[in-house]
Amino acid sequence: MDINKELYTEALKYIPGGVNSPVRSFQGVGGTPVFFKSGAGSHLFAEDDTEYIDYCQSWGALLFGHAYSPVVKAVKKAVEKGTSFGAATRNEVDLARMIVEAVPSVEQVRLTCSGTEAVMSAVRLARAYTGKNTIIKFAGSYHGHCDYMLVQAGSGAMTLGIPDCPGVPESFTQHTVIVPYNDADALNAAAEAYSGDLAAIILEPVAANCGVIVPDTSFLSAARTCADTHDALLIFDEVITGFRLAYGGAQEYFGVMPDLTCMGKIIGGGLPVGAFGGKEDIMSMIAPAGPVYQAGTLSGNPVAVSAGLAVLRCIQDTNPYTALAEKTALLRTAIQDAAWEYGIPIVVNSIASLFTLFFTDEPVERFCPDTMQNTLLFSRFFHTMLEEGIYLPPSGFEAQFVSMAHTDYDIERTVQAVKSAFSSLHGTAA
Ligand code: HOZ
Repeated sequence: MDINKELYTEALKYIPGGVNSPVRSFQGVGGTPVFFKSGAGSHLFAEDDTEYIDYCQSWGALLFGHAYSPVVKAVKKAVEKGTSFGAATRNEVDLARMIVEAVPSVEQVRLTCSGTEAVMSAVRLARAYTGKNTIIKFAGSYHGHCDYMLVQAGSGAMTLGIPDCPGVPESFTQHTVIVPYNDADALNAAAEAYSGDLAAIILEPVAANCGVIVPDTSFLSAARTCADTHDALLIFDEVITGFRLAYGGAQEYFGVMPDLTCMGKIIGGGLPVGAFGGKEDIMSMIAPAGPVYQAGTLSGNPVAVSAGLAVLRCIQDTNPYTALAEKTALLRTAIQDAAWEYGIPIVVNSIASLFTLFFTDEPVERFCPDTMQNTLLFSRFFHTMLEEGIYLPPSGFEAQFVSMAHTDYDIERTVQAVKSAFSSLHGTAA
């Protein structure tokens, strides 16, 4: 029996579905999940010693690749001094200061352990600040797994066909209103309908949890205006875009400022860190400065914070954004050329160092789960890529991530693998 099957069989005995987060399970593409033992730069090494070029990069948490030496050094140094104090530290102040200095709309920030917690807390704060209840979110967007956000949710929830979740009482989601992404008219109509009770509009400034959908240039500013018109807050979920699109995140990239920002992934350098922040008059409602309760034993954990600090300092030192965008553009063009060569209908949506390859011949500008991705073709593509030594996120409704560790040679090898996958799909991809 192969090692992955052996480990998966064992995992299924002790862990529901054999995994600690559903989208890892390969249910979106079929087959057995690969079990990894280590990573270095752009590469992952499986338990059976197979080496992969990795475009999952821990779902975007890694900007410089696996086991990046400044992060490893910082973590080693921190861990030797103690793994958790449950008390204030200098490093968490440094990380908070760096986030505030980087992200244009953020004046104060509270650290959490995950993006889910950040969103949960930001929504509670928005409701308290406005004294209203209704939240507008967008179909296919994913903001973590708190109850009232699991409505038409993307990511693993959508991949596994459970966008609305059993166990969430209807009353918990009665204040969540769903609108199509990139549709300013629908947003304005919904906001009008709930005007007296609209607390916040929450959005991913680039939809990246249903595959990458880049916003229309006017959509983000329409959301800003809409929130202002209805005395509601605009919340950007920058868990994926934060420090990835630009040092100041999507808000710097697009020049549209939210009231509250949720972050995660890159700010933890691969360790569990989330954050939410915004204007001081809003953030000062958070306990103990104000009455909105939010807490966590491991929030601002010294080891996790040391990794985040190391990454942010490396970004400041190297300004990687142009190089990341160039690598991604190279890959995107090569994939599109190969698709043309082999007659495969695809659309590659990309921005900065994010991309998604959709098997469809229609532009993907809205969330249309039935037409935007031919999941059968994606699964076949995924498995051929895997055989060729390329690890992609195991779902057609996720973003692929390019890191600074991806070399020209990695990209060349990836393009060869794409050609081989397209060649095997050729003739069956109509
Ligand atoms: N936001 C990530 C995927 N889109 C989360 C990964 C997970 O759910 O495991």
